[in-house]
This record gives sequence, C-alpha cells and structure tokens, in this order.
Amino acid sequence: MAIKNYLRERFFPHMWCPGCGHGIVLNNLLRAVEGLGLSKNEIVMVSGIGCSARISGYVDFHTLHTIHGRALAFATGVKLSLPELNVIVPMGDGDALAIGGNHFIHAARRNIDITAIVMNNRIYGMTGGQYSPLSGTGILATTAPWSNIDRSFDVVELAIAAGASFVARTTTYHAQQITDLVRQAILHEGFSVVEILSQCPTHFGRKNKEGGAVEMLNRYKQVTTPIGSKKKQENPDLIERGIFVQEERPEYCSEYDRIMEMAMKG
Ligand SMILES: Cc1ncc(C[n+]2csc(CCOP(=O)(O)OP(=O)(O)O)c2C)c(N)n1
Ligand code: SF4
Repeated sequence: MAIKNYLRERFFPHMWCPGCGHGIVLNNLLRAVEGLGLSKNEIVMVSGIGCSARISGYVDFHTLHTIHGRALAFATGVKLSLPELNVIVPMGDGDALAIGGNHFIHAARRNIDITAIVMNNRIYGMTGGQYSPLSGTGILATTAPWSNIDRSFDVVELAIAAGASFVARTTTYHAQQITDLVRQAILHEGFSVVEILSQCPTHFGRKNKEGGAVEMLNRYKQVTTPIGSKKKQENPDLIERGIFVQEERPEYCSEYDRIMEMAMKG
C-alpha cells in the first residue's frame, strides 16, 4: 500500500508552516507503518493539542484529537480496552513534558504498550513561540525576550529513569532513521519513546537566529552523532542518536490480564 493511502487527503493542504519539521515526521512515520504492513484499522493515533498534535487529523487511522497534555491518559484508556490495537501518540515537547509531564512519567513507569513520539522543537509552536521545558538556558522566546533562565532536561534520560523499555532519539535531518526507529518502537511490547528533534523555523529559528529550515536541518546533522561514536568521545557536547534502551519487561495490559485471571479464580 502506498503511504498516500494512509492519509486523509481531504484535509490537505496541511496547516504546518513551510519548512516545519513535523511534515517530515508524518512522512516517515507512515513509511514505518507501511513497512510493517499494518492496516488502517489496526492503529489508533491519539494526540493532544499543538502543531505536532495535528498529525492525528491527517492520518486515516482511528484517531482521537484530545486535550493539551492529556493524550497519554486517553491513550492508556484506549490501550487497556483494546490491547490488540497499536496505539501511537505524537506529542510536542510542551504537550509531552510541560503540561503532560506527569502523564509521561507514569505511562513510562507502567510500561504500557504505547508508542510515544516526542517532536521536540524546543518551543510552543502553535501558540506563538513561548519557551518550553526543553528550550534550555539562553534561548530566546516570546516569554523570554532577554533569554531563558530555566534549565532544560534530557527527554531520553527522563524516559529511561521513569521506566520506558524502548527509548530512542533522532532528528528530521535523519529521515530514514525516523522510519527505522518508529518501526522498532511500534514492534516493541512496552512503553516506547522516540524523541525526534524537529525544527520550528517560524518561532524557534527566527527568534534564535538559526536561519530557515535548511540551516536548522544542517544544524541537526552537525550537533548529533550516533550513540557511542568516536566523535562523541572527542566532543561530549554532541547529542547522541539511536536506540538507548530496548528491553523486554512485563507490559501493563498483560499484567492486568494476569491479575484479572487470578481474581476470577478467587
Ligand atoms: C489546557 C491547555 N493549556 C494550554 C493550551 C494552549 N496551548 C495549545 S498548544 C500549546 C503548546 C504547543 O507546544 P508543543 O506541545 O511543544 O507543540 P508544537 O506546537 O511546538 O508542535 C499550548 C500551551 C491549551 N490548548 N490547553
Ligand atoms: S509554528 Fe513552528 S511548529 Fe508550528 S507549524 Fe509553524 S514551523 Fe511548525
């Protein structure tokens, strides 16, 4: 099946700005789904609010466009009631880790079989460029016109510490790696987190003088390196890409079934 068949073309043209990284994520996510040979009916996409969250409107799966920060709570309910379906949750850094931070750590802790995709552009794109918990110090935003003093944290380290059993990172420059990581995340039984650095040229790029989409994409090439590379040893500031954790651990829905069986036996 061509990836075009997974799209709701009636909702095009899409709402993203020219050069936004979120379209690259959509394209490569669909390639992952196509590679797995999944039918539309086997997938539920649940999203919150944000430019990133708008992905759910463009895919012809079962979709739920919910409220800001709460996508993982809705997704948990969907997965528990229909565990045979693949549940995918695309979120922005604000959606996943500011207002949604609590849901994120507890979904990871439970190891529920959901694929969480964090589209990290280090800013609130949809609402006009406010800083997010992932902006980092020194960043300019509409809410930090003289530079942000809040420190950021590492999504990968947070996900690992909270108990996610599949944790990976890539960028929109590394489009084929998005397909590969999302494919493996969907196949993984447990809570999977794929962080994708995704450019927002309109707000982050413009405010922080990072140039347009091409310059921002090139920057992802320059500031990242594969996990454990020689380059990382020489330059510890580089951001690593690849799979950090991939472990089999008891999954929440299976454990729930086991407890129910015990309870029924008395
Ligand atoms: C409960 C609630 N609080 C705040 C908002 C306003 N709001 C909408 S999207 C958004 C942040 C978007 O940033 P992010 O999640 O990082 O996604 P992006 O738009 O950058 O892709 C905010 C604060 C809202 N819709 N609902
Ligand atoms: S505001 Fe930023 S995140 Fe939103 S569509 Fe435009 S470029 Fe993308």
